[in-house]
Amino acid sequence: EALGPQEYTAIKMTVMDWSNKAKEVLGQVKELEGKTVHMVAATLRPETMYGQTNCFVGPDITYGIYNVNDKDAFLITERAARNMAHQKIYAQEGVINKLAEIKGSDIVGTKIHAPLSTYVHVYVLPMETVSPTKGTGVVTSVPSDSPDDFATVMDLKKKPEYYKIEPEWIADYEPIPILETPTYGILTAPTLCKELKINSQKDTNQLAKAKELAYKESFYQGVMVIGKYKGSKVQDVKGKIKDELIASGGAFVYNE
Ligand code: A2H
Repeated sequence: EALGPQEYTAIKMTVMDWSNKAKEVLGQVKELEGKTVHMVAATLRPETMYGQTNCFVGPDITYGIYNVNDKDAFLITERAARNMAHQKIYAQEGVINKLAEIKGSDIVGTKIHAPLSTYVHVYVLPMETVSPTKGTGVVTSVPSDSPDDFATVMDLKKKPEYYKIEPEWIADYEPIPILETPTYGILTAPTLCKELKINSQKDTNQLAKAKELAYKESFYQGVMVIGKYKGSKVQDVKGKIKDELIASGGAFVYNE
C-alpha cells in the first residue's frame, strides 16, 4: 500500500440500463429522476482504458449514489464520497448528499458505457477481492493488462451460476490488446497468469508477483498497439491519455 497520498484517475462509467434488481431498489427514489448516474472507478493505468471489458463491484459492499450537480450523481462508497467532498468535485464543496443506497450484488448486470473502451457497452460484474477502503470501491476491468482482472474474469467464465451472472455478460467481451512488451507480448496479464499458474482471483501471492512484473514491464518497455498513440511508448503517452480523458469529461483526478 502507498504510504503518501495516492493520485488516481477516476473513470466515469455512465449507467445506461440498470439491472432488474437495481430497478426494483432505485425505482422509487424521486431524487434520481432525470439524473445521470456514473459508476466511478479509481485507476493507476489510464492508458489501458481502451481495453475495459466490464466493471467490478464487491458483492457485499454497500454503495451510495451521491449528488454531484443538477445533472449528475456518482455511485461510490461513502468513504470515497467524503474524500471527494473536499476535492472540488461536487458543485457544493464540503457537503455529501446521498440520494440512495444499494448493495453491490444488486448492481451486478447493470449495463454501462466506459469511456475509451472498444466495447460500446459493458456489464457490472462481481469481484470478491474489491477492498471497501481503497479508491471508490468500484474497479474498472482490463483483463489484457491487469492480472487481478483477468483471474476474476476466468473465475466468472468458469462458474457463472455460482457467481449469479448471465454467461453472456462476459462471454462476448474478450481481452483486447492495448500495449506490447518484449517479454509478455500483446496480452500481458493472460501471459503472466499462465506463466505463474494463476487459476483464480484467490491466488493472492502469485497475483502480487504478476502485478509487480506487469507494471514494470508495461511502464518501462510497453508500446501502445491501439488508439491515437499507437506506436508510442507507454511512458511518453500515459499522461496525455489521462489529460485527454479528463478534458473530454470522462474522468477526473481523485486523491486519497
Ligand atoms: B488498476 P493501489 Cl490495467 N479494490 O486499474 C481492489 N482493487 C482496486 C480497488 C479496490 N477498492 N480500487 C482500485 N483497484 C485496482 C487498471 C489496472 C490496475 C491495470 C493494471 C494494474 C492495476 C484496471 N483494473 O492495478 O493499491 C485498480 O486497478 C495494479 C495494482 O492503489 C487500480 O488500478 O496501488 C489499482 O488497483 C490501485 O491499486
